[in-house]
Amino acid sequence: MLSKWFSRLYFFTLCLTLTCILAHLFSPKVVQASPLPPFFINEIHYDNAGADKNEFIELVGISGVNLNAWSLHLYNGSNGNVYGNPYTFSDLTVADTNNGFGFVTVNFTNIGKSIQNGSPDGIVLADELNNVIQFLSYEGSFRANSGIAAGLMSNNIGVFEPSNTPLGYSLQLTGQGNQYQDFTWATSLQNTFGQLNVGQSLVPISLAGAIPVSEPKSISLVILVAFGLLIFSSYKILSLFLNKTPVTLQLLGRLVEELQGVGLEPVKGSRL
Ligand SMILES: [Ca+2]
Ligand SMILES: [Ca+2]
Ligand SMILES: [Ca+2]
Repeated sequence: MLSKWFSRLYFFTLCLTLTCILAHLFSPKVVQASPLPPFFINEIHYDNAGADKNEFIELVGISGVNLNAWSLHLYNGSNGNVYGNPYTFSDLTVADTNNGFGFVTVNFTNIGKSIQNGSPDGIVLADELNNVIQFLSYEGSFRANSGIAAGLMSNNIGVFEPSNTPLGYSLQLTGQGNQYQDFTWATSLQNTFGQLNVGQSLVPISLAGAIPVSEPKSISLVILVAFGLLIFSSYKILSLFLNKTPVTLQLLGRLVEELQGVGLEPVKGSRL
């Protein structure tokens, strides 16, 4: 009698353990489903009254990231081709200057380059693997014919610098957030070279926006399997203690009956 009740308990525990394993394998887990690109173009100056000066592109992004091998490519919208050599960042770890974000600015005038005045013209930001992170344009949009963005359409920022733009002004992203889509391009404002833009607020990145997805949980699975084996071992030992023949085969037979009850058949040729 004791053995019968114990075998029922064992069968119940075995089924419960299997159910836990399956439930755990497919239960949602909160992870950052798609990491944000760590950097995006934040400010641009390409034209001003008189001779163009201090033409620059500013990036903003997550501090602590090393921009080594990231690059900026300038595109001429009149033919869709790259002009000049790309600017490639060397070993540069971005400092935290605002809520976990930092700014990086390339002054093209200072390195003997100029940024064309449209219309339209474009800028590509690429990561260290040459993935195009952004392909922005001003004074219209166009398709790239060559270079790193060949075949891609540009995203027109919708604002521009007229030829009478005061020296020291620029186009800047305004608004609140922590990714490019959170902000809006504003018409020319006093530039904020290497600093937070006018009307811009950077929100720290957290898991608040994380998306639940199903992922295997290998460590937890190992623990659950070990728990199941422990129960099995305990049963074997107690069976010996009670001087009863282990009823494992009976239990497996019962499991087969249960599976048949829900329309599942054991594998043909198996010992079951
Ligand atoms: Ca220019
Ligand atoms: Ca042009
Ligand atoms: Ca700025």
